[in-house]
Amino acid sequence: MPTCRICGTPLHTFLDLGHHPLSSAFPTPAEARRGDACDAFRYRLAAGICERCALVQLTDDIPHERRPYPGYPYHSSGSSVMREHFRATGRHLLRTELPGRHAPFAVEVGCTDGVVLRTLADAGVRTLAFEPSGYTGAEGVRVHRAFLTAASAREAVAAEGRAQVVYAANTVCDIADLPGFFAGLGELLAPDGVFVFEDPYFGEIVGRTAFDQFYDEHRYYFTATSVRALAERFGFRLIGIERLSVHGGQLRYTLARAGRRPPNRAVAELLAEEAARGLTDPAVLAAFAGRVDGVRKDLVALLEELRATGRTVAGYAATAKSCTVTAYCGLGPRLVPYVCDSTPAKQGRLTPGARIPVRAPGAFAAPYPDYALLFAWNHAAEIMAKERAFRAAGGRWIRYVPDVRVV
Ligand code: JHZ
Repeated sequence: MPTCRICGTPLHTFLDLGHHPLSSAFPTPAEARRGDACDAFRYRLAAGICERCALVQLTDDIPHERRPYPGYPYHSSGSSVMREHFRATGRHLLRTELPGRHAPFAVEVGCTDGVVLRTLADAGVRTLAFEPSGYTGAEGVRVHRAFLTAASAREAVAAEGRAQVVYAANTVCDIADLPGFFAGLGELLAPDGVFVFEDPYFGEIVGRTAFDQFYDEHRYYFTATSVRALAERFGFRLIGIERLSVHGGQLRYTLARAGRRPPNRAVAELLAEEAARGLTDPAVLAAFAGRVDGVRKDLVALLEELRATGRTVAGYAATAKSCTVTAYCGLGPRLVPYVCDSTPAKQGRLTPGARIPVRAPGAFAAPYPDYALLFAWNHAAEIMAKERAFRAAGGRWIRYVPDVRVV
């Protein structure tokens, strides 16, 4: 029986989406012809909840040697809305946590394009990224090429001092060794410092039936309830919560060292809301799994009907989420002949497992398909505005979150 990665209590498995490839394993057509292509590996994608600390997590571990993937093809600021979100986050930290600090120092864990740190650095804050890939898209952002652990944090503190702010976006939910991470945070954070992180919110996943938020890179799906327990286990306290609209609904959590600051009202309110919704209740989770199955049936039925009536369909954005949808629904080039995506590293390759050819965005209009399956539904407003000529030409979007509909 799978057990909680944090406290060892048995997990209650409430969702099993079957066997999936890794979401960033895009083979070339030549590689795909070989038996050992990067997308040949499969793991079981199932989610469980810890009956003690309420932490939702994937039940199965992916062997360490399968990660990290060479040529990781994700850029956090590939969306203009996300770029602005990260600039606004930087300004928010400057306004709320950094004013009046002497020689302020901020760290981001897993910075990819580095927009938050760049914004802080432009305002005179000393910055450092903990980024094991060594990559940062922002000029002048200094990188400590390591995961955050007690040892790597001590090294950084010896050279730089302690940080008043540690920030992470879409990173904590991926971290294999959370005890090691929190030990690192304990070393790195100034006594009155804060750790601010944002990740997909399990409450939104349930509320929107957004089952495609489950994939290999996200081991944990947090709630206020589970983050409070997690923080307390490692000597911290959840003191603040904000709801974010990006990526289909996220929460931004603020943690301080235990005993330093009281929680704000939003924390108590969300804890009460989660209890009222029954987000840990097996019956509520079973109903969610039932809705997920319904979406699968409706989506496959719609795509089969479109194919039978001679309509053309293309996928829009080869997201990590799309890997979950194609594997779980059994979609491939027969029902979705190609997918357009703006990431150069994905273009000319095939989607993981489903092996749908990925084309550059220019192929979308040449000619437009009758229907476009929107795999980046979290960026719907931005994409629909950018592609308004598609609808004007009679094209229709297929959405599957929160349910299957043509718009
Ligand atoms: P997007 C990734 O998930 C993986 P994905 C990761 N683990 C994570 O946590 C989340 O991001 C936050 C394409 N696209 O942001 C580009 C277009 O083609 O929903 C990318 O391939 N045109 C780090 O992959 C993909 O979508 C566009 O106009 O599910 C990114 O999708 C836009 C806006 C995106 O994340």
